[in-house]
Amino acid sequence: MMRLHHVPGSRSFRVLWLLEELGLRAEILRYSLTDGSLRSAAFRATSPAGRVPALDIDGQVIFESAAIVQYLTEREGRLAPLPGTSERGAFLSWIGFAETQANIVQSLNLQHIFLRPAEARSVPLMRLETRRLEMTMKGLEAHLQGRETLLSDFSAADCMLGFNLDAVFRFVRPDAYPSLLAYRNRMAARPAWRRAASLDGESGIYSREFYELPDG
Ligand SMILES: N[C@@H](CCC(=O)N[C@@H](CS)C(=O)NCC(=O)O)C(=O)O
Repeated sequence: MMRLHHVPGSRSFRVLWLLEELGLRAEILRYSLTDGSLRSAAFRATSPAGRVPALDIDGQVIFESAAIVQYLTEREGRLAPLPGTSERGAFLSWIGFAETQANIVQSLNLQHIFLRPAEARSVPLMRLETRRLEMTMKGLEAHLQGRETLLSDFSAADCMLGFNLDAVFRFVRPDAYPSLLAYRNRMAARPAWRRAASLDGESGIYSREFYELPDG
C-alpha cells in the first residue's frame, strides 16, 4: 500500500509521473502550500522539513524526490541504470542537477509570487536567479542537441527534470532553447505524464504564462 503526500503542481508531480511510468498505484493525500497543512505536527512527523513529496510505502516513509526516485527504480528494477553500469553516474548527476534547477525556480517563485509585501521582493536577487536559471538551461540545451532523453533511454532522471520545465519557461523565454523546449513537449506528451496530470489537481501556483523581471 502506497500513499503519496502531494501538492498539486509541486515536486511531488515527479513521483506521481514516475508511478504512472512504472504502472504503480498510490493513494494521493493532497496538501496546499498556503493553508498551513504542511506545517502541522502530523505532517512534520512524516516529512521533517515539512515538504512534499513524501511517499509512505507500507508504513515506511521516504522523503526527498531524488531519494524516492532512486528507491522506486531500484525496487522495480526499471527506468534507471543499475549501480555499476556505465550510465549510473550520469543518472545520479542529472537527478542532482534537476534539484539544483528546481531550487532556483523555487527562489523565483518566492520572489515573483509568494513574498508579501511586494517591498520584501528583491529585483537584484530576481536578476541573479534568472541568470543562474539561464545557465542551467544552456547546459541542458547543449546536452540535448540530437538527443531524445537525458540518458540513452527514457529514465526516472527525465521525471526529475521534465517536471521543472513548465516553471522554467515562465521565467526565461524559450527562443534560445529549441532543443530544451522540444524535450519539454516530448515529456509532456508521454501517456504517463498525461495520466499523472489528470491526477495532479488544481495547482494555482502560476496565474501568468510569463513573469517579466520588474524594472529596477
Ligand atoms: N529537495 C526536496 C525539495 C522539496 C520541496 O521544497 N518541495 C516544495 C514543493 S515543490 C515544498 O514542499 N514546499 C513547502 C515549503 O517550502 O514550505 C525534494 O526534492 O523533495
